[in-house]
Amino acid sequence: MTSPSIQRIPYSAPRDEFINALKKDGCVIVQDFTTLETLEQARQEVEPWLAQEDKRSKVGALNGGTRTCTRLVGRSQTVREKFFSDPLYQDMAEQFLVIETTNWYNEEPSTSTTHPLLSISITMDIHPGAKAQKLHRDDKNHHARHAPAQAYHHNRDMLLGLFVPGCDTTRAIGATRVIPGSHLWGDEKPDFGPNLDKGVIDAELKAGEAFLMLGSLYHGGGEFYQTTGNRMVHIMFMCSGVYRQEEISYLSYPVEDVRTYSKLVQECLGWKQSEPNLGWVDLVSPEALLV
Ligand SMILES: O=C(O)CCC(=O)C(=O)O
Ligand SMILES: [Fe+2]
Repeated sequence: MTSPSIQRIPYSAPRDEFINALKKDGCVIVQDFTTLETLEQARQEVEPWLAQEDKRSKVGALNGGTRTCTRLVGRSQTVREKFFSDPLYQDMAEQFLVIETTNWYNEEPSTSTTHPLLSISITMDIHPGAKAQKLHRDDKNHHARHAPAQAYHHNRDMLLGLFVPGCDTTRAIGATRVIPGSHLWGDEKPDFGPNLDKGVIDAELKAGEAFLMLGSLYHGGGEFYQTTGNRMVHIMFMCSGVYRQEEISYLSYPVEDVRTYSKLVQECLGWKQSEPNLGWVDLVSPEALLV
């Protein structure tokens, strides 16, 4: 087996190539994910929200140096319809996060499938002076536990992230730092080396490319070394359908807005119950409230 790296795969390649790269490295770069025009549309939708943010959050891995636009799939139609709803991202989420289980009622088998949900959507924008984030796993929020493994097995992860940068991201402007292969590590103290950079690769992306990452991969936003400019990245994570969503969907996206979204987005926000019997209102699936 070749050593972990970040593979660059064209959007039109067979799905298996993406699946194999994610299993092996925990991450992959998708070439030709979107166009510069679409990125510009998304930027225009998000910029007013970034501009009005006065307080920089220190929640989770955020270190006070990042402007954010939360509730992103509500605030940006482009992010919602073009990036989040992208068939490749949705297929990869289904591939890695779907859970199918057989239970017994007396001796009758009952097999159910739970489909992934949107856990969080947020734009992160860093500027000169922003410091590097500490290396971390995003599935920390769900208290995920990991047995060390030589090879990937189904349902090892419960999060899959999509990063869509608004510009070319380089080391100089804080490209995300990642450790390919670290998704197979256990939960013991990681060895990042004396300079905290052992195995770290800068996920430098061209505008129009996207980055997919499993929730167990160690990573962190990089330092913004340049004295001018900014680095905007639209970030989405889907979780397996039995988990609590990081961003509370029902408070973040009002029902009047959700009614205007596609069925796919409605379902991913949790407006369809997970089988069996999870996420109902008055014992019926909440999609009944959307008509
Ligand atoms: O900004 C980035 O490149 C990564 C952000 C991140 O990993 C986080 O906030 O959890
Ligand atoms: Fe993170």
